[in-house]
This record gives sequence, C-alpha cells and structure tokens, in this order.
Amino acid sequence: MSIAQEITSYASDLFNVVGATKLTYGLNNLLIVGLETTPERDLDEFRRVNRDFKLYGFEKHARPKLESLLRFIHKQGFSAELVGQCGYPPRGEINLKEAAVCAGLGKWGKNTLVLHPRYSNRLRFMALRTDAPLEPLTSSLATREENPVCAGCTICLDTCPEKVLEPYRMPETVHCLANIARMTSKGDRLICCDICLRLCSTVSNEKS
Ligand code: B12
Repeated sequence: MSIAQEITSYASDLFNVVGATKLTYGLNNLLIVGLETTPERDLDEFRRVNRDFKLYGFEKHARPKLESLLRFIHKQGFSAELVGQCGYPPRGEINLKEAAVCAGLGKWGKNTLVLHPRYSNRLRFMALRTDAPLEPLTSSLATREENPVCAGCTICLDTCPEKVLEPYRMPETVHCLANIARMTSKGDRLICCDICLRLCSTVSNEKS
C-alpha cells in the first residue's frame, strides 16, 4: 500500500468522506475530510461563550478524530496541521466548499452547500494541510455546471424565510438567518436557521 493509500484508508475509518486537493495552496496538499451531521452527532451545535461563539459540535465530535489522524500522519514522518479551529477555517483562508468539490466530495447545490450523492448537504468539512504525498485530484471537477440533483427544483429558494437565496450564490451575511450573529439562542445554545437545508436534504436523498 502506498503512503497515500494508507493515510486515506486510516482517514476513511474515522470520517464519512475523504479527499485530497492541491487547489491553490502552494506545495502542500490539502486533505479534506467530511463528517455527516445527525441528531446524535450535531456538528451544527454552536454555543455562545461571552460575546463569542464556540464550534461546540466540532470540538466534541470531530476534534478527537482529527487529532488521531494528525498523529497517524506524523508517525509516518510527514507534517500535518489543521487549517483553522478544528479544521474549520474562518472565511477567507480557504473556501472549504470549493476544496471539497475539487477533491471530488460533492457538487455545489442551488442552496450554495455542497451536496453529496449519499449524505446530501449534511456533510461538514474540515481541512488538514500536509506534505504527505497524497494523490490530489485536479480542480477540473470544480465545474460551475448546474447540479443535476437541483435541475427543476427550487425548494430551497422558495422556502427561505427572508427570500434572499439565489441559485448557487450565498446571500449577504447580514441577510441569512444562519448568520451566527443573528441566531436566536436558547440559553448558551445558538439555533441556526436551516430550513433551506432540511427540505433539500429530503428531496436530494429521494433523487439519488
Ligand atoms: C462565511 C460562512 C458562512 C456565512 C455565509 C456568508 C456569505 N455571504 O458567504 C453564514 C454565517 C451565513 C453561513 C451560513 C451557513 N453555513 Co457556512 N460557512 C462560511 C465559511 C466560513 C466561508 C464561506 C464563504 O465565504 N464562501 C465564499 C463563497 C463565495 O463560496 P461559495 O459559496 O462556494 O461560492 C462559489 C459558488 O457560488 C460557485 N459558483 C458561482 N456560480 C455558480 C454557478 C453554478 C451553477 C455552480 C454549480 C457554482 C457556482 O463559485 C463560487 C466561488 O467558488 C465556510 C467555511 C470555509 N472556510 O469555507 C462555512 C461553510 C460554507 N458553512 C457551512 C454550513 C453548514 C453553514 C450553515 C448550514 C450553518 C451551519 N450549520 O454551519 C449555513 C448555510 C446557509 C446556506 N444556505 O448556505 C459548511 C458547508 C458544508 C457543505 N456541505 O457545503 C461550511 C463549508 C463549513 C464546514 N466546516 O463544513 N456560513
């Protein structure tokens, strides 16, 4: 087994999807992993800590897996580090959706999230930067073609309570109710608006 296969196989035991891309990040590869968010493993659980928010779901469910993967890559003699907190870089550093599409882990959906044939829009992505010789896909998969799953479907756009979603385009942060700053809270637990995602998840699962 090659090093790339060993790392991918180890990562696949920990995460639902694994892919690699070079994208535009210089000499190092990006290892992109995705975990499905479920009611039992709620990766979308954000908590308010003073005036800040915490990636509570990622810390609880993803961090132990990420640390195990980092240890494995280090043991093989390569560098590896998380990009951002829990592999979840804040805006600007890395476009995780683009990286996931380039790594072959899905395609953009009309609701702007990456849809996977099996996990629909329930994957949450994380990135690790490494000098391990992975086998990255080229960015040719990151096409801007209409996603066949979304053809003729506008359920996400129609259901948006603010009517601000446009096909494949993120609304301005201030208009989207999933914006952390505007989320309503139950105690220290922040509640995301995910109406466009919940309905899409049902439809795209039926189609695939
Ligand atoms: C900032 C941010 C937000 C902001 C968005 C503000 C904004 N206007 O961008 C807010 C707070 C609103 C937000 C909300 C949510 N977010 Co958010 N967010 C991010 C973050 C940190 C950066 C996103 C970003 O700025 N992207 C830049 C835009 C330009 O990228 P893009 O949408 O991919 O744009 C491309 C497409 O439009 C494409 N394109 C253009 N034209 C066309 C035409 C066609 C036909 C096609 C196919 C493509 C295409 O080209 C563009 C450039 O590549 C990422 C993490 C990261 N570092 O990437 C998470 C991330 C995107 N969020 C995520 C999630 C899950 C959410 C929420 C569900 C809340 C939550 N539970 O976390 C909601 C979903 C709202 C929605 N309907 O999309 C996930 C998405 C996972 C997935 N399966 O896709 C990410 C990747 C985080 C993660 N770790 O997994 N988010």
